[in-house]
Amino acid sequence: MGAFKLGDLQRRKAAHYFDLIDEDGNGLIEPADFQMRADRLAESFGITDEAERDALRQDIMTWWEHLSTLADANGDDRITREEWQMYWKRFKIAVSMGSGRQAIETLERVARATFRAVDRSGSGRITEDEFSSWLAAWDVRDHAYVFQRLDRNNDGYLTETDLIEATKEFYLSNDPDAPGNVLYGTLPEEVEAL
Ligand SMILES: [Ca+2]
Ligand SMILES: [Ca+2]
Repeated sequence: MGAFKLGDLQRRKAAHYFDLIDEDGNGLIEPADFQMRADRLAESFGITDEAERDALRQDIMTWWEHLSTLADANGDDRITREEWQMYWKRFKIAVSMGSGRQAIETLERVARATFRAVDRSGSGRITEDEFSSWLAAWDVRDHAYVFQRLDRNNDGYLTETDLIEATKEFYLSNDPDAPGNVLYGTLPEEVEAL
């Protein structure tokens, strides 16, 4: 089963991502974390319109539903670190067995949902300002660096394709130079692999 172990970089990304999503830091990913994220995003994007706030909240809760379908193995409406690790492993196994098509499609759905949440103007491309507001709500710094890495053709925008590529690399790549590694900021040195 050695081949199916997550690489060290993947494990560090998984741990970093878990810590980021777990907004209240109680060691569990739960709907409350996503509700808080939605509020922080609304603030970060400067959304005051109630209908627009609701739409954003709905996007973020849809994301939780996708994620819990995939990762909440025992269906108790929360994702533990163990479940999170199993989810990343299952993913890697599915992809390395060549049966990863469905897994990849789910990732693409998650990436598209993220894209919609960030592209507040609905222009079909993410500006550096929009992306900066998004990252601020995650307490990620180095916005300019992250944007520059993800904007592969340097045209000053992130497209849906850019975000899908980055999301796939974030989950699946063990290449230290893959741009998608920094989707949620530079990995902190001190983050421990799950
Ligand atoms: Ca939590
Ligand atoms: Ca669970």
